[in-house]
Amino acid sequence: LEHATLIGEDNISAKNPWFPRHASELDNCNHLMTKYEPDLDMNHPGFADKEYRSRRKDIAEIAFAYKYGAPVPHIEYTETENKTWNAVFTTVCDLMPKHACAEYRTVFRILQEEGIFTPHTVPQLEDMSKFMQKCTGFTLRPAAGLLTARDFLASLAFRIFQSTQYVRHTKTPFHTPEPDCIHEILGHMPLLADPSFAQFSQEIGLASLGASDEEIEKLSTIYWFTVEFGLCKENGETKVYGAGLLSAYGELLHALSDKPEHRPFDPARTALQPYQDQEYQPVYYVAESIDDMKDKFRRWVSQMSRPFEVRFNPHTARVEVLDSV
Ligand code: TIH
Ligand code: FE2
Repeated sequence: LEHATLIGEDNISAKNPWFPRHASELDNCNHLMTKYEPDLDMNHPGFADKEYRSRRKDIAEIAFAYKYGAPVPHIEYTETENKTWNAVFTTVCDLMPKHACAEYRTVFRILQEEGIFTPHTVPQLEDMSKFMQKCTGFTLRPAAGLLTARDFLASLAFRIFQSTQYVRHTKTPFHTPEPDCIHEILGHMPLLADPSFAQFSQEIGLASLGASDEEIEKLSTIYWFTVEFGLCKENGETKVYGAGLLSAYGELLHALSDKPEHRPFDPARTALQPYQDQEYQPVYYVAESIDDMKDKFRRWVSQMSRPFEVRFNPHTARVEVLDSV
């Protein structure tokens, strides 16, 4: 890095796709993936539910109108939505002491002590954002639904997490194939408030900036088998740190049973594992620990072929690009 020179926007080769240089440019990174939506998919529990679909539209509008720097707008959750939260929250409280990793358990307790995690009301994204900011500098911006992997990962480089704000359909509290705010809040946010995990999340984001499509696919596969569905060892036992398991008790029990395959986390192999997001996973990757997973990832990602280096400047919320000649 000593001999590196700071390079400007124009010097990035045409091979490397555009990426945001400042957190405000994430306003342009909200391209949606259209699948499994209540308007489009007959199997979605909200497909035949007009009220649910119109609620989803109203909440999506908030995300489309959102601009960097604004607080996340408050949502008055309905009684039905709060009941769904309560159903998931209660099962997480039952299972978490035995099955969640230590990092998760620690932050979960603090969130309860601060009165942000309570049984009867969906927490507000703005309150979660302020809490995370205090712990690790991560903040939230609202997303209308599933984003493209490139846009989603780019946000992480700025310690910004794109979060949905709608609640899953009340008929399917214990598993939904699409993200919803219960998944984001109960699954992702406690770990984004853990310093070491937050750093890993940002590093996967930084690695994605300007990466080729093929590299984005590998990074999002690693994200899938770590941040979403990761397992780790703790004093000889297997614990859960993946957000998709912590927010879905059906799959959590499946993941820890003897039905699926458990393989040791190895970034070079894990990056090539095909995955799907409609059913429970048939394979999970087990890390020695979150820190070990992070070290292995770091070593693997350092041999990616990008012809420049990036670093995040937290004072300016800007990503600086260094020509590593
Ligand atoms: N399946 C998770 C849940 O029911 O909470 C949500 C998702 C995780 C990963 C993709 S969607
Ligand atoms: Fe997720």
